[in-house]
Formats: sequence, structure tokens, C-alpha cells
Amino acid sequence: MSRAVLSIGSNVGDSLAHLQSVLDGLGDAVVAVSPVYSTAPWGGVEQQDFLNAVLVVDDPALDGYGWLRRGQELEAAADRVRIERWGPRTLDVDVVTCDDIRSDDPELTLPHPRAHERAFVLIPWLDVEPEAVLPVDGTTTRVDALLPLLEDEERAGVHRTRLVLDRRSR
Ligand code: PH2
Ligand code: MG
Ligand code: MG
Repeated sequence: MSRAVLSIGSNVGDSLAHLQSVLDGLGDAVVAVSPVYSTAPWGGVEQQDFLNAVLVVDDPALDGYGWLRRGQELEAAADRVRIERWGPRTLDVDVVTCDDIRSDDPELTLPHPRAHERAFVLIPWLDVEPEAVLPVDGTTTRVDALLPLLEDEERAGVHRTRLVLDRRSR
């Protein structure tokens, strides 16, 4: 069994449709879907706000690399082009955690090395998994304890919307 937490985001084109394409592509593997958030851009590049959400997914056939590849396929299907680090994109699918795997592989670092700094990941994650934990620098910490460590401004840029992602195949 492999259970992963995915952070999905978009700020180019029909962002809601791009996020929905992930649910459609992953189908029955999707266990939980957070609300959709409108989020101020993280990382210093001036650009449009993002839509972000977090999914919990489960598929016995996929390991961490399997989730990475599935995410990359979905990004490619959304015509994603890599222009600038932390810049605008039609679709980004990031593996935040996969089971209890820890990996230093630059291609797939697990848990995601910046998840704990990003309110746009932590806030929707808590919606779907209030007891979530995340190892940071070797110490496993509750996600609800990580959130207050962020700057007020970081949290204030994350707004819940009324937009809904649909688990159609269930
Ligand atoms: N993704 C980035 C860079 N900055 N900011 C927000 N708010 N949401 C994102 O998904 C995001 C970002 C590159 O992956
Ligand atoms: Mg990303
Ligand atoms: Mg990415």
C-alpha cells in the first residue's frame, strides 16, 4: 500500500479545471480532497495568485516515484512548460509525503523539503488530515504545530474559496 499527500497548484489558464484534471486523472486513488484556496504567490516571483488544494491518495501499485511520474504526466497533460523556478504554471503536482518514506534523492526528496514553510500546503492539508504529522529536520512534528511558526503574512495570504473539486468517479 502506498498513501501519499499531494499538493496541487495552478495560476495560469483555467486553474480550477487544471486542478480538477488531477482528480479526473487519479480517479479512485483519491481518498480525500481539501477545499480550494486562493493563495498569494510564495517564493518571491511576482505573479498571479494561485489556486491550491491538497489531496490524500492511495494506490498499492505506486511508490513515491510512481506518484512523482503520475504527477508529471498530469502536468504534461495540462501543457505545463518549465520556464522559471517558483514561477507561473498551469499545473504543479508535488508529492508532500509518501507513507513514512524519507528520501534525499534530488529528483524526489521526501518529505517535500519546503512543505513546512508553506501555508498553502499546511492549511489545506489540515482540512483533510487534522492529525497530520511531518518530519522536519529529522523531528516528526504535528502540522497544526508548524502553522503558528510561519510569518503572519504567509498565513494571511491563504484564503478558502467556495470552489469545489469533484471526485467524479466515486
Ligand atoms: N507554487 C510554486 C511557487 N509559488 N505559490 C503559491 N501560493 N502556490 C503554489 O502552488 C506555488 C507558489 C512553484 O511550485
Ligand atoms: Mg511546487
Ligand atoms: Mg513541482
